Amino acid sequence: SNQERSFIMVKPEGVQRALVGEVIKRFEQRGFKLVGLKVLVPSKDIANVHYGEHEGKPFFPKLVGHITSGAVVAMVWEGKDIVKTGRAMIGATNPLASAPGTIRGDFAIDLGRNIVHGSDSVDSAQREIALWFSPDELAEYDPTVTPWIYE
Ligand code: DAT
Ligand code: MG
Repeated sequence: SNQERSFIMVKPEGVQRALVGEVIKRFEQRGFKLVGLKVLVPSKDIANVHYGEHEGKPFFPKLVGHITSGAVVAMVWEGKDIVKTGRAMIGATNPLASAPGTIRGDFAIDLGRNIVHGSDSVDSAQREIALWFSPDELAEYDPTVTPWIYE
């Protein structure tokens, strides 16, 4: 379906390093559709739930502490195979292992400063979108370029 959605978030280091436009540009240029976007400083509660799969791991407290330390840009992007393609565009979790051309491979060095989050499955995407956005924060519209992107 061309309506698959992913939750993409520029983390505090990406906002501070002024990479918000760069991240948006890559998804826009690829042809994906932006359906939700907001800037906020995440609460401990939302961070704990967002990273719930990592609870109990040694890096969990640091991870939650970091993501709540500043402003993030939370987004929902839509398009064919967006979850898998978004992960490919973002690159490997450890930026030193991320290929050049990916967001992490172009802009990051350390694991805990890897610039951007992207959902890792369609199920996680649905969970994360529902966690970060209410339905009325997601826009319904038809981009006129659709037939020039999809055959
Ligand atoms: P990803 O962000 O690629 O989905 P993840 O879900 O495994 O990676 O982990 C979430 C974030 O936690 C990751 O972006 C950086 C941090 N992290 C992951 N593994 C870590 C580790 N072993 N030590 C420190 N931080 C880690
Ligand atoms: Mg993950």
